[in-house]
Amino acid sequence: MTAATKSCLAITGGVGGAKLALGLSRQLQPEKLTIVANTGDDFEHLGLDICPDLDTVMYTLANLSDKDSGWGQADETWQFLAALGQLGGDTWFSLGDKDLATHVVRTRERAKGKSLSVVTRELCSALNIEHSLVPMSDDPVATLIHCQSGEVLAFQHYFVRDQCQPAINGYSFSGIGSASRCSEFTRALQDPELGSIILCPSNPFVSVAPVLDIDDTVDMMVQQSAPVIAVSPIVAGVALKGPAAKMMAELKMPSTALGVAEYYVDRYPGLLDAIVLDIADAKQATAVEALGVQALVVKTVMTSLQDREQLAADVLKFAERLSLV
Ligand code: FO1
Repeated sequence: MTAATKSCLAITGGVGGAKLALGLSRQLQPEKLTIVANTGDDFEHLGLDICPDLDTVMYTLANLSDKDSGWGQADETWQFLAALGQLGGDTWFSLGDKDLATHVVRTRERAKGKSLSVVTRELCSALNIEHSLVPMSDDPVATLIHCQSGEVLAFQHYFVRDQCQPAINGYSFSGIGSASRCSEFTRALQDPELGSIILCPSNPFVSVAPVLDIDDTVDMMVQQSAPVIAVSPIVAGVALKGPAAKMMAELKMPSTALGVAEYYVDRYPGLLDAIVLDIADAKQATAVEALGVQALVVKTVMTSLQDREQLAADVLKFAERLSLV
């Protein structure tokens, strides 16, 4: 049985990870792929339940996402936001007219008592998404950003309102101690046919870590036999999207793909079997392997759909090779 016929568990945040999740969905049958999205970025805004990473992945899988920003919907209109601004409402978080429908439906369904996983399944089904996209947890977890100024910011205030400008000295996940994995996530971890766990090229600190930190997730990942493979979100010292490189510098880590590998090894000993580096970082492969982590060097920058499919195929083939060793 090859990795392509075995199942795959992909852990993702927003835009960067969603690209690889799409590539994986084009390589694997729906029953062979579970995509778990970070929900630490979720927040209540204007009375609505907003789940940015779930929505980014959902729109990406449904081919609805805005191709320039990577979040929100393509061909969006902004009449709601303009009208809100006229009334003196909060407009720092851009909710498009089409996107708004998602948040209204989610909020309404959750108010009826449905879990976030159930509502996510219903939204995905309405958008004809066949692959399984699940939140990391049905319990609330909120990522908090600790600034060097002493201020503690809710994630979207840091990321969107303050444009990642504040220098940080840490982060934490409020509620993580009492959050449980959603059942589909646990089922995927226990699947005897699991062939790979892929940490998508999302922010290791505030997108992947909240997912890994739930309950005994890391222990379960270490104990099952499938290789755990991270794809570096840092290429040539730069984060392709978001503040990962800036955060690394502020947290006194080298902003490199090697720095990403070192972080995973230090924070989660024994978890990482391998990391995928971009060709631009080929010279770091030897240092990565000295950490006891296998390195695969391929093109990881995904600009086209073909790039997404190719990287997914490369990572799955790599997982297959690692499983045979
Ligand atoms: N990101 C922005 O940079 N600016 C926005 O105004 C913004 C609005 C927004 C609305 C809905 C949604 O689902 C996502 C949105 N995002 C926006 C993206 C999001 O804040 C981030 O990409 C993630 O939280 C980081 O992964």
